[in-house]
Amino acid sequence: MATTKVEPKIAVAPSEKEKYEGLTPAHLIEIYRLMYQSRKIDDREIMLKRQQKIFFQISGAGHEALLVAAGVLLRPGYDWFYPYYRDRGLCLALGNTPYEMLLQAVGAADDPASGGRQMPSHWSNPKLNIVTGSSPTGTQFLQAVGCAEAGCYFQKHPGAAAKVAGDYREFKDVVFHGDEVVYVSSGDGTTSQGEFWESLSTASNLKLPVLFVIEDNEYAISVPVEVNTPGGNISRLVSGFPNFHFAEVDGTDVLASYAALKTAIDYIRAGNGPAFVHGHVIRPYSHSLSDDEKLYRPESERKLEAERDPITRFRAFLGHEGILDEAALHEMELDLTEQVQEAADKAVAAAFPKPGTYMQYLYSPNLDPTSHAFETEPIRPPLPAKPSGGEKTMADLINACLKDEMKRDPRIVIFGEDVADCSREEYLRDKQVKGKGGVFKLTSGLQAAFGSDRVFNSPLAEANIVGRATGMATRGMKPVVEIQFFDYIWPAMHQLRNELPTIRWRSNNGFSCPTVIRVAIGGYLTGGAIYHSQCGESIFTHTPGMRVVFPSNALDANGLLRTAIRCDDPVMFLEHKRLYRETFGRAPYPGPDYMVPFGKAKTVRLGHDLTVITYGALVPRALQAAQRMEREHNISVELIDLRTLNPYDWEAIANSVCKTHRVIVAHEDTLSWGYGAEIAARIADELFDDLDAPVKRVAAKDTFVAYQPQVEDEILPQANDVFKAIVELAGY
Ligand SMILES: Cc1ncc(C[n+]2csc(CCOP(=O)(O)OP(=O)(O)O)c2C)c(N)n1
Ligand SMILES: [Mg+2]
Repeated sequence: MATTKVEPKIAVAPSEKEKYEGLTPAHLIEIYRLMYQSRKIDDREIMLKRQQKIFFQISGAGHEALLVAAGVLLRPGYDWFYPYYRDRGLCLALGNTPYEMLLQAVGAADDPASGGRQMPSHWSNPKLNIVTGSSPTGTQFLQAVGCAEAGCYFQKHPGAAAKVAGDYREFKDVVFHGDEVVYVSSGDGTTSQGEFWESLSTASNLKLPVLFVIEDNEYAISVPVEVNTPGGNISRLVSGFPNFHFAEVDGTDVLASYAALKTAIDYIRAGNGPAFVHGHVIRPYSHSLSDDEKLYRPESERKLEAERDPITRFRAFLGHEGILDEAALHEMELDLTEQVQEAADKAVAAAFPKPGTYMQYLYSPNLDPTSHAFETEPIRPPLPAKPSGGEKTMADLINACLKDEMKRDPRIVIFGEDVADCSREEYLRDKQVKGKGGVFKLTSGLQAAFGSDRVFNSPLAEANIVGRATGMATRGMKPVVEIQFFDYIWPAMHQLRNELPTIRWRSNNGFSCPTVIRVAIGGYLTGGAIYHSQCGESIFTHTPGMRVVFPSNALDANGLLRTAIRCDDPVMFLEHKRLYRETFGRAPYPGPDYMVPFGKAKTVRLGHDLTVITYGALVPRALQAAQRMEREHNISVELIDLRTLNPYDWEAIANSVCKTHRVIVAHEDTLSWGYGAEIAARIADELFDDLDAPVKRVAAKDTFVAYQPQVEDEILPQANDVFKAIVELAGY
């Protein structure tokens, strides 16, 4: 990204400081021009939608004064922006052109925001630092917080910005400034989302340079503000957060909005912490073209609102103040209308995305984690005196990998619930305590080794963890975060499904957020019960854009985690709790550069009569079953550990099935609609002629995991269940 110095677009002439909040007549005219242009694009889009030349329309009408004021005060390509769909005025003021906006409306290949992938008004512009926005309301807040944290981090660790060949850093320019602001906005209704409150908590706690702008048009589609906001006023509710500057303003009044935003931005740039600007605006055009507000708003209310229209009011103001007379205003408006029409005509003629391009940019086009670049050999230390002496557990080797990678890559930060050794670091410093380092101790000693700004506890809020990580990764950091138990991943689901894996695709490779989410998963715990035993990996393999890894042993966990960290995609790294300290699969430390590529299965055991395909905790169980089968029935079972679930090694599956002609897919998660269903379906589809028997599955019963150990055993697939399935299939 360019590092050219960006001057504020409006300089204040000292002589005019008192009048017009320091804005000159020329500035006021420019603000009106942007506001009018914004409204005209909405009007033109509405016409195009009626002509079926575009397919959706949502307007910024009524919000223009507040938004243009913000846009002229902030610095494109210097500050960072997480706007929402009403922010057309902001984006125009920052430098987006009407043509660019209309390209998105028609879904053109050249739409710079998304290449025809997102609806109009889903802003994105890497050059201006406008980060791709999605449609879910409120998901932008935590990402903006993460983005601000990244700015602060790079300021403190300038060395971390250096480009380094050979991993994801090669493809990320990192630019940071001492006094940058991260802008994030939403409507009034969206403040009901929990993530909004989570973001205020973290911005407040860490005194982050975030400008929250709430555009209160008193409606969320048809739901009035008092239904969403107790007492009907968000300013009153948030006023207790420490470290904030607060302002409530008539967002239809240009000068009042400008003054309020200027004070707020000055407060942030001076390093005082976040600011919250609550602007009262109007919504004259219904929620979107799919909505008719006459169904829920009476004429009287709409008429009153129309009197506050920022365009007509500011137009009258310019006339009244003698800044522009009627003829000049009229001429300018005609000119702007014509320009917008020309842009629309050009956009309508633009080419659509080429057929067959829809898979592009789900993953990094630069760095392929299935390639040989991610395949290295372990460095075996000298054999220990006792054969088991040098053997490390999966927990040990995950911790070792984190340590190695943190040493190698200063962009890595680790956070999550309880992952720090001790948040009150003086206790550690004074050696009063040993430190915790994770409920399973996987991050033990990392805070002590790398400091509290690289390893720290998050609030007890999973969306907070993933949302902030996403914002940090967008800025070029490499967050390796932890979700304490898979059972508690659901509060982060919005971020995990709708944000993290979609950012690269939806921005047509404009932005990316390579993040590693480590998750403790699985059962066989004896007493883990329903809320400490869940699997559910297929929910994430069903999410395009997300890599899913599920190692079964210490060495693979080490090598796959390193690949996850060095690659350029979001990775969900599933760590089986039961395998953390199991005797099975221990290994010596393989050295600081050991990597296992994604999408390469491991043949745990060669065989020729039957294939078992599995992963995770079913690997040792299936191995036991296979060994018993050999002993008792002289049947030779080939055992394949998939290791990564997306991508998965179809070649290894196909080669084995074509050799043995009989196959079982086994996994710990519940049977129906599970991971095995997909593999079984593909085998039946593509390898039907090579099969001598039906494809069989072994999995958990379609229920939850019970607390009582005998019932848990009955629910989860055991070695004996795999054995029985092998006997049955071998005899088919
Ligand atoms: C999580 C989520 N739920 C529901 C929707 C559907 N939806 C889109 S906009 C909207 C209302 C938003 O109201 P508000 O935050 O006040 O913003 P406004 O549109 O009024 O500017 C709703 C319910 C959505 N996009 N995302
Ligand atoms: Mg609203």
